[in-house]
Amino acid sequence: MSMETSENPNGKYEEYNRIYNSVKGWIFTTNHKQIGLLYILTSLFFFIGGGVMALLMRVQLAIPRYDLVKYSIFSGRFLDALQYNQLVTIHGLTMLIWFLGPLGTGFGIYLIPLAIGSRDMIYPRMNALGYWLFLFSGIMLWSGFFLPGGNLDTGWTVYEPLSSFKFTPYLGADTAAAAVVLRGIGTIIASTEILATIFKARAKGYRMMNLPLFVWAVFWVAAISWFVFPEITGLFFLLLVGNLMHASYYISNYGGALMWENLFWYFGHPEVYLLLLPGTGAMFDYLSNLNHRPPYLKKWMIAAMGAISVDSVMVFLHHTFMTGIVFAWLMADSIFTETISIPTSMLIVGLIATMIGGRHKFQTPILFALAASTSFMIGGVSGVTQSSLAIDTIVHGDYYVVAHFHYFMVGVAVMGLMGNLYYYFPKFTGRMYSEKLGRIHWAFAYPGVNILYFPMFFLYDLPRRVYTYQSGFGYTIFNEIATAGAFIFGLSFLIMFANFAWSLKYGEKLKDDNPYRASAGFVWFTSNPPKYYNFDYEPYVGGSDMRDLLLDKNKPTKIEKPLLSSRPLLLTIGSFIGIFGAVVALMGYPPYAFGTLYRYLGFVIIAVGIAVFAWGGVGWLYDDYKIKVPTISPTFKDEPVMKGLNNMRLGMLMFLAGNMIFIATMFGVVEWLKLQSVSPYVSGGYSPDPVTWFFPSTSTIYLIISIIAIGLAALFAWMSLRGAISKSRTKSGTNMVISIILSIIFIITTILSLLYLGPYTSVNFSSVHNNPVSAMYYIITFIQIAFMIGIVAVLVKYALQVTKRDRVLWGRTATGIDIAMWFLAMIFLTAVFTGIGYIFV
Ligand SMILES: [Cu+2]
Repeated sequence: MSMETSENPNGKYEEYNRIYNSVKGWIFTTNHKQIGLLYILTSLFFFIGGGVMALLMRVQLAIPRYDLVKYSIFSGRFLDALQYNQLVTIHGLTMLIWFLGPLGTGFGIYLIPLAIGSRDMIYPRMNALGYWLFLFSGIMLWSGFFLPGGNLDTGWTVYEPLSSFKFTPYLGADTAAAAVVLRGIGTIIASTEILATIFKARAKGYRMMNLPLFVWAVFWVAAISWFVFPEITGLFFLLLVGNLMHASYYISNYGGALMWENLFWYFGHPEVYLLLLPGTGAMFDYLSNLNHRPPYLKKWMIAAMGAISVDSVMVFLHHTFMTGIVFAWLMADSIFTETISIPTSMLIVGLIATMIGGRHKFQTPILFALAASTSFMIGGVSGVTQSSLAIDTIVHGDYYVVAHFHYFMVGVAVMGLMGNLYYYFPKFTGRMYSEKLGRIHWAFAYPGVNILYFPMFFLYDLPRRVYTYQSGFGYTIFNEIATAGAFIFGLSFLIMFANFAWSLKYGEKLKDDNPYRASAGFVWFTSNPPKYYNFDYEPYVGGSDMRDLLLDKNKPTKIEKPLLSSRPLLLTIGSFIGIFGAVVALMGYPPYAFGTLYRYLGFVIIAVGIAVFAWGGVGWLYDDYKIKVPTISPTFKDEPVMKGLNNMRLGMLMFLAGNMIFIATMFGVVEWLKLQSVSPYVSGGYSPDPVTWFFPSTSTIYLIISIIAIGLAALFAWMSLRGAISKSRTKSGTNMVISIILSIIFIITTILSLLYLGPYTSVNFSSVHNNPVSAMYYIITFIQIAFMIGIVAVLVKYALQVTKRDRVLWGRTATGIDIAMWFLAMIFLTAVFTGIGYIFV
């Protein structure tokens, strides 16, 4: 034990470690290793659920017209069309957003601080908040199965106009949209956390280009997520609000449905690459470590992953090949899509070159990487064929596409990450997994995945997302084989879970910290499992080689009490209860009309949710005030671009930028529809009434002025606060006065904007109408109020700062509360305002 050499005041380590490992320590944890493991375990839980849904669908499809086969136990049929549609939708959403994404994120959150030589992620409480939002949003997604009308059944793309209240008037559609919104917020939090930690918390001397490829993969994933998740969050948020208020944007006659498709795939296409990269990066790391040689052309691989990330945002139009939009755009996007095969092939070559000719003994992770590499090739080739406009016209919407993307999602991403799970099992538990059982798992999973998906290429004329098919067209045999493969693949995971359960108790105990004898970087510089504070001594990097990663024996780690916080959980549970209350309240209104009691009960539950949320939020502020929160001090100071950006400012700026994308999406949608609806081009060439055109535009102009005013008000409030900290009180006071004046301008212009919008709103919400402007009326109001809360929070901090000047209030991890409050306040205010809207029905 190295405890004697570490700074261990009064032998407190044992006591602190007990706190860390207690049940309370797990629930209120802010430690990246526990949060990372919780992410991994929870995502595996969703994997099992999504897998069971897939097996049910495969059983249904094994026999043509299985819906007509009579069974006494199923009272006549297995799955009907509506049940099948719900399963296909929730399977897709679960597997992509609640399993594969968070599995990669979980590995990232566990491994990044270890890999870069840090004590933790730099915003520990935000990290916990991201996890709880992930768990509770998943529960919300599945809760739709138990609501009247069932769950969302539109397919995971949630295409409009099908998903609008007009055609999907079920509560399940609302809970699913709310789930995506909560998960979106959690993802934005996690990506900001990951980017900021990689930027700021690297060990001294650790240059970005020398980081392991898994860290790079997660870095790119976080960068693109941070760019597209605010957008998808805004998109679903507007769907939710529109559905609740019966003012649907996406069924507008002025191109609403096509707008959904564009905005959805702007997120949806990058998403699949986001899911692919963590597994790929992980494979490079464990292949090279088990092979005792560096990844092949490492710098080129970093560049290839970057190129894929950037290109992925540009190619989303290939999902609109069949919509009849401008042909030149489609041709351009066909070419863009084909270019993505260049970096993808580089990664395949890199993986194979890293794998072959080494000293490995075909351990389980190596075998999984081998499987992933062959899937990479099959998925890649079938992808190139579909990037062709001509071929896509033929295979569009059928099982060829299903085969293609499952080869990537399951064949590459799942296989690669499962290899990673085996590889890091000793790190997580301190015991070795059973190699024998691991290989048996692989011996079923690898053939299984191919038996499952390869036959689907032959079903290139069978429509997907359809619950049954007729016999006599040659579909049956391929469906039967695929279903057999699904069971082989699915059940093989029982061997994996059995392996882990057995190894946890009886697995070989590791004799030293580095079981693979890998020159794998800082990850293996800690014990297995690592102590809660990670390293005994401060890590640093002396050069650009793996052998230059060192621990400074002169600098023992200062042992602090582990930080427990109930605030992230309270904020999440508050949100969850609030949305649940809205669902109950909605049951008291048409088309459900279960009774007035539901309305009152619903509003009471919403109030409880708000109270719990406020308890968490105020508590968070209180912790900041008391400075109970130890900081994760950045150790890396060499990167010039990061100078002058402390943790707080970096996080704040990134969240604000994300917030802007979120709001811009919603404003963009509404403003575009507003302009389209008065445009002469849409209505067939007649010139618009200048008055009709004038009013919405005037409101837009006031709106823009009010946004600029509130932005400047925030800036001056910030400067004022900085002045207060540096004790130049006159400057500080002037800035605060300017900030207050700007806030007043903001309030006036907001009111003007709403007044001018007035004639365009429908005062009577009782009838189903198609007036996005009405809902906009409310949305503008609550977003502005959310901004106001931010400003008021700053003013309160200013007052505290001026009155108690000896205390640094604005520092440390105060970022968290601003970010959390701004985002979550928006959700709550929507609930409140939609509630108010309903009261006047
Ligand atoms: Cu795509």
